[in-house]
Amino acid sequence: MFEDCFDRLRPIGFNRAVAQALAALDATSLQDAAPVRVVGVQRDSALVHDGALERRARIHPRLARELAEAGGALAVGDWVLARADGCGGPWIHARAAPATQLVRRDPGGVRHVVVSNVETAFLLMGLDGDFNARRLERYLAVVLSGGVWPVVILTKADIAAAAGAALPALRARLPPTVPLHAVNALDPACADELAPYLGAGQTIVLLGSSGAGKSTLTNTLVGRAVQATRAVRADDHRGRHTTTARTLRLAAGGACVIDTPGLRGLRPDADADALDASFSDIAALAARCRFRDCRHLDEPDCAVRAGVPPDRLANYHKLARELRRDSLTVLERKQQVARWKVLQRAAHARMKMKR
Ligand SMILES: Nc1nc2c(ncn2[C@@H]2O[C@H](COP(=O)(O)OP(=O)(O)OP(=O)(O)O)[C@@H](O)[C@H]2O)c(=O)[nH]1
Ligand SMILES: [Mg+2]
Ligand SMILES: [Zn+2]
Repeated sequence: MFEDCFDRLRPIGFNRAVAQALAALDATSLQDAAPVRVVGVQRDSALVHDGALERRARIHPRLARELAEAGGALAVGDWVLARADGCGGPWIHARAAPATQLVRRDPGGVRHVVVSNVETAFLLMGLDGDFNARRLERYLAVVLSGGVWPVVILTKADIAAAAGAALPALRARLPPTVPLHAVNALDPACADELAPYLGAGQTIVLLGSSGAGKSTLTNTLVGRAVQATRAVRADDHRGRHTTTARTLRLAAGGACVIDTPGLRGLRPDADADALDASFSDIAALAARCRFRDCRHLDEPDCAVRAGVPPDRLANYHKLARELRRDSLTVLERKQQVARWKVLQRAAHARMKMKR
């Protein structure tokens, strides 16, 4: 199935797994719908790419409802089936289950899908006043809990005097499996350095706070100025929220690159296991604490407190507290109550029948 799509769609990330996910859709009534990739999302429409052209398509209300009921939404990177349909089309009717998804929580605990179907996340941070190791650890938790491979990219290595000191400290703090690069995002040479992650058919999302250089790097990877960029504020080096929407672009080497608006406090949608994956040093050292249920707070003979930088451990505790608070959102609590009521009513009905 979808054999005829490969040549046309491979440049925008199509592969056998996507074909299988599309084939798994119950699309018997969608015989003449074509697979396309979402490259931009608005309220009730999306920009879709068919391998040759981008066009606007409307999201069918039935699909929007289905996705919302499952706690999700259409996101950039999704593969969907769209069909011309007479009036006001084309319409997006179905979405293939995403292979990966990055999800964040807003301050109210509500989940928001950031992107779908990315292999790699470039976590950008300026080596200027924007630099903040805790924020990077937060990004790592989001990315690892989404099943995506993180690569840390420190920008502005050309202008930051602090680059020399910050790098070894960060290297010692982050898990050794996470690659770390310091680049000048304006220099075309950085595309060569990052080429191993940018193979044809790969999809990469760029994450980082406003002003980190996501759009600058996008332009360098694409090879021309497709995204607007703007100088950061002189006093605190914060960005000006120049990019306002997520957009998928084709990079020179054949990869798909998704530029995103800056997010400062990215709150992970993770469980305890995912958090332990991004703090694997803590999980490993915990085995050597005196108490098996050590919380690494004030217990004696705590191997974690002895071996992990205090700021990193404090960040771990903070993220773990957030996760516990988020594990039941307001909506989920309401849904839980609703399910409970349904069960109770059913139980009452059974009792009555028995009488
Ligand atoms: N010298 C130097 N300047 C950089 C580098 N990366 C980004 N800049 C500059 O930093 C400023 C902000 O870059 P943008 O690419 O607009 O930042 P952004 O991450 O896209 O920001 P938002 O769209 O607001 O989220 C621009 O003036 C860039 O020229 C770098 O590696 N070296
Ligand atoms: Mg930008
Ligand atoms: Zn401990």
